[in-house]
Amino acid sequence: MDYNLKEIYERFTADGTFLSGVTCGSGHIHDTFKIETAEKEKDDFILQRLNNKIFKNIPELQNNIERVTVHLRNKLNKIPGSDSKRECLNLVMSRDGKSWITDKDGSYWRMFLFIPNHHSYDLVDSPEKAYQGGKAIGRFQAMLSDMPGAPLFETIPKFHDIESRLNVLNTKIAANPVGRVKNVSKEIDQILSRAEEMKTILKLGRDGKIPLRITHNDTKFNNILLDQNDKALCVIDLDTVMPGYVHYDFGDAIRTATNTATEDETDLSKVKMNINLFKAYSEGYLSEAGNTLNNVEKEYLAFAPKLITYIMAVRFLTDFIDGDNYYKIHHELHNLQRAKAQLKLVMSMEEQYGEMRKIIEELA
Ligand code: ADP
Ligand code: GN1
Ligand code: MG
Repeated sequence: MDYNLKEIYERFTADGTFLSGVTCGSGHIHDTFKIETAEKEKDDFILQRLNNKIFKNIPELQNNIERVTVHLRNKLNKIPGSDSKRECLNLVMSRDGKSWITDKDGSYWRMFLFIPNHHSYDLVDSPEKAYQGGKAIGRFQAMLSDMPGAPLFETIPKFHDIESRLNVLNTKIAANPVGRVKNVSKEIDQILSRAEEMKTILKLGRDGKIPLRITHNDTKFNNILLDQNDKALCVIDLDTVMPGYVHYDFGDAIRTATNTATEDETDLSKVKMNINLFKAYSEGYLSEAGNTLNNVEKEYLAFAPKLITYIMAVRFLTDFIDGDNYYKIHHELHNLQRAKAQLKLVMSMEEQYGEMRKIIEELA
């Protein structure tokens, strides 16, 4: 789809003349563009067309992001040597004073300052990068642990609620809307045989053993920007920042930081969890967030990657059975391929679970 990016850009209060707009990033949800300005000394921007089929209340979502970024910026501004223009997202307001606009087709758009000289990785190739990613998420959670005010709006209800995700999967299996169920019985069995174990975190929450905190809920490694020296810089993609368990963030970061192959790898023999990267991420994370966690939260950190990787398999398989209505896909079997790769990663984590627990026990 072609958009008039210049016209949309000019509805925001950005300083700088529109020069160009190009597609940016590998996200599965929004359409993201980098806007370059003509003046070398002026900021560039990230302009996003938001997916309002998935996020049904954009004004509330934007309100969450405003609250979170104001809180982070206030904190950063008190830390000598920090740069709140680079270490947290900065929304650009529209000419009518909001952090979003709608265009003539009813699409929602928002804009951020572009953070220059960053590195963003889909795959992690060194313990040092994993360690820095862990620090970024640990610091993010710690800084938000005292955010005042009412709980954040739930931008996608029951986002990581595995019971609800399994109910949806079972409903889609029963409805079989595009006739794909017959081809995925192995994957369905692999999922259903693990269902009980995966309810562990929800049960701990219900029993009051772990608290709901402000969590990011989409800590895929490419949502953590590192700086030019690969040091922790900024956590981006704040659409799902809302109440959650710390396990969700720890788990999703491990799912993506430690995988030796891509999320949608076709050669399943390449998909494994690298335990050295697990150890490094955990060290970084606990160095920043360790003091804020209770003992039960710590005890179940090693379990979290299995849960989140499993949830992704459930969600990708559900979308495949449903006829690909949620995630962007690049070919017909893409969601199935993603589901298979995630299941393989769950199995690799299962094989190394003893070691993962030992590492957390030693660090925590
Ligand atoms: P999605 O939900 O589609 O993943 P993101 O908000 O993660 O959207 O943005 C997609 C990509 O755009 C990111 O992976 C990153 O490369 C880039 N990006 C997003 N925000 C910024 C920013 N403020 N500065 C620099 N790059 C950014
Ligand atoms: C989506 O937006 P992006 O690409 O960072 C998804 C996440 C999944 C991820 C899997 C709102 O994240 O939950 O973990 O794809 N975001 C939403 O790659 O569903
Ligand atoms: Mg993203």
